Amino acid sequence: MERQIGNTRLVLVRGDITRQAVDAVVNAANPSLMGGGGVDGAIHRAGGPAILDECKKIVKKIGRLEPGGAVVTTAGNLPARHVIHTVGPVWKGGARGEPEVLSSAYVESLKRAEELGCRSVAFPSISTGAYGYPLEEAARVALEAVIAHLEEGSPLEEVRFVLFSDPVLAAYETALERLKP
Ligand code: AR6
Repeated sequence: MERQIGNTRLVLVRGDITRQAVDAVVNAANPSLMGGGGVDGAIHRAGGPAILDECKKIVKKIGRLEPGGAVVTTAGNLPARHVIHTVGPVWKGGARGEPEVLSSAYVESLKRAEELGCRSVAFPSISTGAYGYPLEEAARVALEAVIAHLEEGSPLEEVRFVLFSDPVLAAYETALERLKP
């Protein structure tokens, strides 16, 4: 499924984020930036040790990465050029600022991609795995945040959501259909 937002094509596909030949892929990391399971594990495994080396340097400089923030490393052996590491919120019921932090994770990642001069960026479904954010709500918050940012005008040509399974893709498709053009 696709939708044009200003200059940018918003695309929803099923797939593996480590296989995307885009300028930047976004990692759903944790504040330590030292790797983990899910997307994070897959990106470090496929990209190789160069990614962790740069993460260690970033942590030395800034300490832990606050939820909602985003930082950039090489993509190592991935087909992408950069990895943008962000941290989504851990779901604690929804009244602890989770939607704001999730929106920030997407928007800060888009800003890093724009600063890098990227033309294409791929996102996973942040916070909906280990971090437990309910899928339907996360899909709506993610798409609203990305669309609102792109509507302000962006040099990005494509923002791709790479969703790992049919139910996750279906949730994002439903959420996008419900958002009026
Ligand atoms: N490509 C695309 N999506 C994937 C892939 C992949 N290769 N692998 C898993 N997913 P999660 P979170 C989907 O848990 O909830 C890590 O340990 C997955 O099916 O990766 O933000 C970090 O270190 C789900 O839909 O991220 C953190 O500690 C989505 O990606 C913590 O997990 C997100 O699941 C972050 O948790």
